[in-house]
Amino acid sequence: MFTPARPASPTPTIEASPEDFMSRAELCKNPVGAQLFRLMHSKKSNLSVSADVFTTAKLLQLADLVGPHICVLKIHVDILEDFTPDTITQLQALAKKHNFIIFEDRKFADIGSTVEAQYKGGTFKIAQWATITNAHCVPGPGVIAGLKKVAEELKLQNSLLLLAEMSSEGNLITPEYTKKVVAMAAANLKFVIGFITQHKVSADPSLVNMAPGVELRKKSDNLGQQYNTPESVIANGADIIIVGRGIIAAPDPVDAAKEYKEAAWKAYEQRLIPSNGPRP
Ligand code: 5BU
Repeated sequence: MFTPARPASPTPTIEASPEDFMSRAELCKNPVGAQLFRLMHSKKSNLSVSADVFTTAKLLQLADLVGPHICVLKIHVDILEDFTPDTITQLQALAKKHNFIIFEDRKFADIGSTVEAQYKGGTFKIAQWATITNAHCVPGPGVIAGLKKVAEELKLQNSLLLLAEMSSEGNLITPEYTKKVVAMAAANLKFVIGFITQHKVSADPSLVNMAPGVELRKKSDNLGQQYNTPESVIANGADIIIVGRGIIAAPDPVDAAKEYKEAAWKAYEQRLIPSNGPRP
């Protein structure tokens, strides 16, 4: 008599986790948040390089080199000595070529009307090209409203990260402050895609947690920066590591980018194993 083979019991896979990036993409209210989660999954990269360089040539060279290994390129446009609108045109071409998102780390921190003008105009016209930017919440909800107004009026598919925690020694952010930042994010899910933080700060899986202050070999710089490893920030619930000098000042930035990318991705996969959830 024919006995049908028993179906193999399903092997638990990492992709089946509700906490994986593809599942979280489905929950995003802002298309940039969804794009970011999907992009991380497809590139197997939760690495953002902080391209803190001073010339357009260096920025473009770095973006071309590390582009294949990153999900987000973070820049400080106001440290470029030779910025022109063409800097951005060329950077956008590289973002397209290598499939990464451009993040201007502007840290807006003024009243709504001023941040509106800063985001929209001036030399840099940040809103026109920065798919992601960020803001301190110290001015209150008006800072988010001012930035959102620009994106809406200009019909730009942009997004915002809120600074929930900082990496620098002696910073004034308290747990109470962080809680209020999380509440401000929850009230603006069409525009806010997550946080700059050191830990997972919100229970909402649609929000991404990006952690700066990551270095494999150093504990600090001499101006108050404090470093953690990719493993520790990701175990604490960060989704993306932001690495500047650990990569850009390395003897070979491509080798360094690969090393950080692999460490961060492995830590993310480890976290998806049910008993290894983020530490509170
Ligand atoms: P580093 O070279 O990896 O230390 O650079 C870190 C980058 O992240 C740098 O551009 C900072 O402006 C940025 N940063 C940070 O280091 N810590 C913070 O809390 C925030 C941003 Br918010």
